[in-house]
Amino acid sequence: MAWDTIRLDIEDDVATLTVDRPDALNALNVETLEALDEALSTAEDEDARALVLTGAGEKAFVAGADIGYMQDLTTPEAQAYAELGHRVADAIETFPAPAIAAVNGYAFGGGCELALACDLRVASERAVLGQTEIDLGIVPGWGGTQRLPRLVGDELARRLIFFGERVDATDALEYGLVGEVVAHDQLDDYVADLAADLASKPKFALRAAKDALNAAREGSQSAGLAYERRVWSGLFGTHDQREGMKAFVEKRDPTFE
Ligand code: DAK
Repeated sequence: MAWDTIRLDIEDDVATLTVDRPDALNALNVETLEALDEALSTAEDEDARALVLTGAGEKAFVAGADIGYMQDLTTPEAQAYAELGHRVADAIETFPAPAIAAVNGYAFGGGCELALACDLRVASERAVLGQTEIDLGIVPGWGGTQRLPRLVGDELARRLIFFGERVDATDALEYGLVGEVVAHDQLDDYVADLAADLASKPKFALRAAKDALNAAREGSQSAGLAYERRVWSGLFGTHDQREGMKAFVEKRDPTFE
């Protein structure tokens, strides 16, 4: 499948999704969001074992939702746009393998929210992130008000959202908004290695870990612990569980499926 505004490359079980509108700093218009939605389904159907999300060009990861498109939206149109954005963010968050945001430049508004929906965020030294919506007269609408406080804490999230602060890579690392910062020209290789490493791990166990970690955010701790018990016991009898434990007992490296 080919799309005009994104690229999907699948190689060695790693799916790399690149938002490809560099002239608009990869801003997310409807066409791009629909393409992302389709590409995520394709990557899932292809059984990708790790997902990388990044932006084309030298300046931006994703500079946000498309402001030109949004400026005259009515409330019903805005609702449809919000649903599409939520669908994409949810598809990343529930993607059945770890998702890594390779934040290679500006990640504002909806772009920051896409990164927040990923499991891991690796930023280049040039990255600048922020929930900048306030100065456009709106608020984060693709999950930022929910996911940002979980990541950086409630007070800092309020500060970032209320002021629309733009945070450079150094501060983003200090705030916990990204997990790692690497040199700009090393970002792609670094993330590719990380993704390859994840793709070599036992896939059902990795998926169970992601599901359980996601469940921890959803409700009470007791419900989360019950979910953890279920996925944990469900892994017994899988090839990788048997092989991983047998290899440990036999003091050798495991060979996973
Ligand atoms: N949308 C559309 N076009 C954008 C864009 C954006 N978000 N950001 C940049 N561009 C376009 C510029 O208009 C310009 O286009 P041309 O004039 O060349 O045609 C081109 O990209 C290059 O941008 P600049 O000339 O401005 O480049 P600079 O290097 O000078 O500045 C910048 C880069 C990223 C600092 C600046 O462009 C900027 O501040 N951009 C806006 C960033 C921003 O505020 N992003 C947040 C957007 S609001 C919703 C839920 C969620 C959302 C919306 C709805 N619902 C619930 C319905 C999310 C909202 C957002 O994301």
